[in-house]
Amino acid sequence: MTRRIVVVGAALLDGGRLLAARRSAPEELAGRWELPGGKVEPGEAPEAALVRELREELGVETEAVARVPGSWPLRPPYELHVWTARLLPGSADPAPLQDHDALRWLAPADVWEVPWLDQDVPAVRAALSLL
Ligand code: 9L3
Ligand code: MG
Repeated sequence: MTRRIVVVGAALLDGGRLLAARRSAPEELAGRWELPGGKVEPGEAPEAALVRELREELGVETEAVARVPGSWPLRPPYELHVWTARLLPGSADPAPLQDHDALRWLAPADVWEVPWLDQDVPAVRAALSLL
């Protein structure tokens, strides 16, 4: 039996721009950019995991808006699911608190300026198609 563990990634949008986060850890992913997020815990709703991960990693208060159709394989048993998300009124601005060392708000025309993790490329493409 295959047990899949969902990793949620956020296409966090603000003013028509997408937040990209540069990983600082683990070593094999450092320097590549991702949609921030992480593993859904047992019994946790994916939208709740997204909000929790963005609070832990970036210090922001957010809400999930819509699932981006699709799922993308990561290192087994993980698979990436993506939700668009937005900052709640009064949220702090995102800051790289753990696992990242840089953030960029990317306008649609600039989205491919950063070296995304290979596995995030199709997810970013799918998210962009919704903008
Ligand atoms: N991962 C890939 N793309 C993403 C995210 C959020 C995560 N957009 C991969 C990196 C790790 C695994 O999923 O191998 C678990 O992610 P995390 O909990 O280290 O963020
Ligand atoms: Mg993470």
